[in-house]
Amino acid sequence: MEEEIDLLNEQFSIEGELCFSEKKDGLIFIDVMNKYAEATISLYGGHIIQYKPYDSFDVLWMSPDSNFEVGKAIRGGIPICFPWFGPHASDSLMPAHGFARLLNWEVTKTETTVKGETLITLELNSSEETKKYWPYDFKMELDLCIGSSFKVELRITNTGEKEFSYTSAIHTYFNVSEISNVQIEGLKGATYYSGFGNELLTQESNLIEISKEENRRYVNTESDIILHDSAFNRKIKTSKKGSKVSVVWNPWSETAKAFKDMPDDGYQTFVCIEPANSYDDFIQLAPGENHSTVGVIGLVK
Ligand code: TA6
Repeated sequence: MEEEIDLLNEQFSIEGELCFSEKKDGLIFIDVMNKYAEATISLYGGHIIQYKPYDSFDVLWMSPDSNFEVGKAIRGGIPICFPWFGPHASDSLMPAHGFARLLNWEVTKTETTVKGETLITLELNSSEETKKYWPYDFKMELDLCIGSSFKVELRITNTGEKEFSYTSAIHTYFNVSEISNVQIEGLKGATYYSGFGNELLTQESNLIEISKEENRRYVNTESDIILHDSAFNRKIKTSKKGSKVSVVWNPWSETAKAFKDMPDDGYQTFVCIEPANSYDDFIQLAPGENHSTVGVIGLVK
């Protein structure tokens, strides 16, 4: 492991800005510190663990009980859900939210922009391992830009001879002071499925408050969403491209208890707002085609 980290630092570290370290359970993390923020990314899962702008609190929530173990999902930060969002359509033995967050990604680029932002590209290519789950050839690239905002671009290319379809999500866990201090703005008029029901509802109010379990999948919306937190006295804007579905999720108390990697009261300090491709917004790629889903999160000054 040490040799691998030395090699990565030799090839990709940026002095005073980006380096690789070993997490206690043998996972490799990228630690970024630039003039805008601190961030941490796990090569396992291509998983963004932390994003903390210098002038604010952590933007992302991470469960204190999360696993950091190959084969188990990391709870919090930004899990990458691919090639299916949610449970597998037909095989309950398959991992929820696909396999991308359960495999090691490789680094292919690190760079500093003229504005002092840090760019990182991670890659996951189809392999014998992925074909145990999904019989297609693909390249997944995760382009990250860490600056006054955090841009996450998930680009999927069909590198095979067969057309395929997938669903995906950039499953962002936002850190909040307390769920009762939160209002979510920007989805007025959008239609959504609540829970796993199939009745389409319409978002009447401009502001959404959360006081029970919510698992809303807003379909046909490309709007920006603002997360207001009255106690942290901050607004976080999420904008997106290449996605027509936005998910708003909080498990509330009963469902939170069912998650072993989440404290029973963990639901009180996070809400998920996720750009997704699912339902009618699944992505179909012919050989050689690609699709990008972009999520940008940043503080509203
Ligand atoms: O995005 C919301 C959701 O699909 C919920 O239904 C819940 O399952 C959540 O994702 C967490 O999923 P996970 O597999 O990470 O436990």
